[in-house]
Amino acid sequence: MTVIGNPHVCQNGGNDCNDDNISINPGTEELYNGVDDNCNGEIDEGYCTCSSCDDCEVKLNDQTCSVVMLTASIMNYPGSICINTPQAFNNKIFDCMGHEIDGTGSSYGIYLYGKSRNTIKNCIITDWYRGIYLRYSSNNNIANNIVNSNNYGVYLYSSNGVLEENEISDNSIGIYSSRSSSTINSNLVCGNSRYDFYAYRSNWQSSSGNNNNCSVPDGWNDNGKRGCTYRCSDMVHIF
Ligand SMILES: [Ca+2]
Ligand SMILES: [Ca+2]
Ligand SMILES: [Ca+2]
Ligand SMILES: [Ca+2]
Repeated sequence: MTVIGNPHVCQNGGNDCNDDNISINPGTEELYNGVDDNCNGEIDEGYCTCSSCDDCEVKLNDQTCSVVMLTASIMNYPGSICINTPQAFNNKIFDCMGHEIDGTGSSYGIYLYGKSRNTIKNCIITDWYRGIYLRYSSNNNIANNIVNSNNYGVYLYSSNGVLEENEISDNSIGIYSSRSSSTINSNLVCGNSRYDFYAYRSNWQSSSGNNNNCSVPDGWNDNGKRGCTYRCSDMVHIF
């Protein structure tokens, strides 16, 4: 088709790959929506999906995947670690999209050794020796997960990061911290049989946080509080 005269240009968001849509332009973030949002000629680049432990490890190790989404629940994964510190797992989002990663009472659900700046969200992690285990890992964000029925729910060793809006319940120990400084906000940490919060030698280092729900805090204090802001018996829905 030959275009004569000036091409149609909208007042907003024009002169790019979609002149009729202001939200589609080269400066915008690519979304997982089946269209090329950032006008680079690729649709949904950076988003990858996986449906098994091995598959997720491959995608988390793939430099072209910046967001890895779990599309199916994994039940009774036998013996070994499900997500075992993939080499390239840095600066990524691992989004379980509400699916479950369930073990058989041993090993670890998600294990990161020396990994940083990741977000792990929307996962249900159950029936592991350690549900989420961060070791020498910094600036990771654990958010909106349900971590239930493990020996240790979230196990932090020489790591710092953020735990936010997780439900960490019915484990033996909910949050275990050793040599770690974390920001811990708005978590529901209840019904854990030994401790809700537990730090090695009761040393929380420079950890701090607020608006948590717990009953057995082992020296953990929300900012300006003694113990958690809410006790489990308060039944406060904090998120
Ligand atoms: Ca546009
Ligand atoms: Ca694109
Ligand atoms: Ca897109
Ligand atoms: Ca199981």
